[in-house]
Amino acid sequence: MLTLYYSPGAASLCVHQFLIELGVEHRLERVDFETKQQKSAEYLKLNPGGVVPTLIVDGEPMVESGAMLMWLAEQDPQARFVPGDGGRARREYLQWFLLLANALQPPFRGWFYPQEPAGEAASAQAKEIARGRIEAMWDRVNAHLEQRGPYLCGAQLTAVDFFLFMLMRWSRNMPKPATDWPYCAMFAATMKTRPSFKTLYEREGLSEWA
Ligand SMILES: N[C@@H](CCC(=O)N[C@@H](CS)C(=O)NCC(=O)O)C(=O)O
Repeated sequence: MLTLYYSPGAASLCVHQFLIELGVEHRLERVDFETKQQKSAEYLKLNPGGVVPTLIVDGEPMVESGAMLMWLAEQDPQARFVPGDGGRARREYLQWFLLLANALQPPFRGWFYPQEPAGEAASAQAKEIARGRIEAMWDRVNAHLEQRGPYLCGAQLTAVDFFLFMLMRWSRNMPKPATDWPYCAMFAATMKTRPSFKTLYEREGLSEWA
C-alpha cells in the first residue's frame, strides 16, 4: 500500500488527484505546516528537503511530485496517462514535465517564499521577479495549448496535465492568474470537470478555485 505525505493544496495535490484518478489504493498522512512538521527530524529522514509530498513505496520514500506522477503513470496496467507512441506526444510529455518542474515550479517557490533567495529585505523584489517568470510561462503554455490542445500532449490527457493543473491552481490569488490566459482557462475548466477533482477537494477539505 502506498502512503502519501501531504498538506492540503501543496505540491502533493497533483499526486493525490492522480492516485484518485488511477484508482490506486493509498493511505494519506497529513503533514502539519503549522507546527513545521515538515522540518521535524522524523520527517527529514523521509524527505531531506523538508517539503511535501513524500510517497512511501514498499517502505522506501520517494520525493518530487513530478517524478511521482511519471512513476505512477508507468505502473498503470493500461498506461492510460502515458503517450505510448514514442513520437511527438511522448516527446512533449517529457519536455513539459521537465519544463514545468524547472521553469514554472521554482518561481512559484519564489512567489510563496520570497525571502529564500536573498532574505526578507529583498523579498518584494524577489516576488516581482518570480511573478514575471510565472507570467512568461503562462504565455508559453497558452500558446502551446492553443496550437496543440486541449491537453499538453494533444488529444490525450496524460500525467503531466495533472502537474500543470496544480500549478495553475497555485496562481489563483496572483494579480494575473493562469485563467487570465484563454487556453489555460479552457484547460483548467476541463480538468475541473473530472470526478477525481471533486473527490480530491472533499478529501483535502478545499473549496477555493472549485
Ligand atoms: N519540487 C518539489 C517542491 C516541494 C515543495 O516546495 N513543497 C512545498 C509546498 S508546495 C513545501 O513543502 N513547503 C513547506 C516548506 O518549504 O517548509 C516537489 O514538487 O515535490
